Amino acid sequence: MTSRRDFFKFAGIAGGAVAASSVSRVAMAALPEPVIQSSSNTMAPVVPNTGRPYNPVVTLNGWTLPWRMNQGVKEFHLVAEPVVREMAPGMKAHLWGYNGQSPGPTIEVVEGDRVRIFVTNKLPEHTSIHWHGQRLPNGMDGVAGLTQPTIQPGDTFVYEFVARRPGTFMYHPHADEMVQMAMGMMGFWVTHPKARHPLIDEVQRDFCFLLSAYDIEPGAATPKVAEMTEFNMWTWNSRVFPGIDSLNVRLNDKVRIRIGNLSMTNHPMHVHGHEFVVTGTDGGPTPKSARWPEVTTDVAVGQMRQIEFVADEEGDWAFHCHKSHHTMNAMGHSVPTLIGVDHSGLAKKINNLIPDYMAMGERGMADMAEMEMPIPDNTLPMMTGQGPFGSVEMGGMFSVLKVRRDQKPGDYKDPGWFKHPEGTVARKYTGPIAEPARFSAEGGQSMPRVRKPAAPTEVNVRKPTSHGEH
Ligand SMILES: [Cu+2]
Repeated sequence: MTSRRDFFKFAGIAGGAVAASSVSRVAMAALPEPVIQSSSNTMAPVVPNTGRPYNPVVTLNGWTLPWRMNQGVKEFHLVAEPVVREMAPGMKAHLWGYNGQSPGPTIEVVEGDRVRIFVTNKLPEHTSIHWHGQRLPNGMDGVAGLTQPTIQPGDTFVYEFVARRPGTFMYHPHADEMVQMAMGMMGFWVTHPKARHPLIDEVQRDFCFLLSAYDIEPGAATPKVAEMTEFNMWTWNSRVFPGIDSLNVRLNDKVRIRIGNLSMTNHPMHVHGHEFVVTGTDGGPTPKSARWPEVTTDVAVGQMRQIEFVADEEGDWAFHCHKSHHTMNAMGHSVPTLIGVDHSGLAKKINNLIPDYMAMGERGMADMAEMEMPIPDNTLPMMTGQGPFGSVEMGGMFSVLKVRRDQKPGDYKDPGWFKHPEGTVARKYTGPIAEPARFSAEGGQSMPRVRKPAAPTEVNVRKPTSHGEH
């Protein structure tokens, strides 16, 4: 059994975690101390010091919940509570989560473990927890009203079941779901195999994160919970680029990334420079005959995907959702297209009324990433993030897979930007340039050659008349 001191030591491994002081000694005898995390950094993997051994996961901008062994049962303590989550430097959101953060801590157990989870409700309303994807007794499934009464504010419930199958799972409330998930209540769950599994490979790096989305008006801090479609913060573990840590691996490491989607739309997840296979879902490991190479895989709502690849190409590889609106932060989603529109005269007139107004968009929107456009407090620029060559012009669901020859085994530290070997970076061409042959103007092989040059294109603008004749 883990003593109180051991428990603190263990909590220390998770880094910067502090035990809540509000729990009395009497309560502590019966309950594992709730460990609270105040940092949004990626914590080092928690190597198990009790129970069956396993290769731990790394939760992107998150952490793993310490446990105590109590007569062969793994005991965890989750506290549902309001939290402040920094989404990226410069923007803090007022969310609901578990043990100090949104998402809550990752729970890691081993196939066959008997697990007991205490859930204390410090929210202003009732809640429950559903253990997504688990085989368990019906009464432990966490559906308020259907399989259990709700956990009232101030109450603690206990869930207990055996983690029967290995895999990638998550947890979230099944009570006032729309509000509680829109506020950030969710967490990851990994059940490691108890022995070598024919469909579960050993990997050197194992990352996990949840996809979620928020609608937080520029200048505000609390999500609009009734939002159905118009989200403006597309997050991995309630963080947005450039606040999402990079995934740092050693050259030729086998890498597994586990992704769960608790947002309201699908996310095609795309890795540069490598091909991966989907090795499992929340339904379990994928049969080998059903795996094929991909560079993008869609993670639909309520689904989980495990992707795996050998990181055998050095460099800084983009890793992101392929929906371009999901790699942007707040602001600008309703900006009209102004490409090709000269509105410089207009800007001068508007400037008389609004001195801060900037004319933007007539050459595209990249200007917005480079200019310091004034934005409300607690709001992130739409596209941002400095790379070694300038603005990355991204936000939201974007990060970087950093593959390095000299990254130490088990070291997850950010190695900094990739130093490209001489002559391997796309560069400005300064030699002579021949006029490009316009194949179509000459007529292709299957088309007759056009002898006389085509007349200059004339555009007749016909305004609709009241008679509708033209
Ligand atoms: Cu997306």
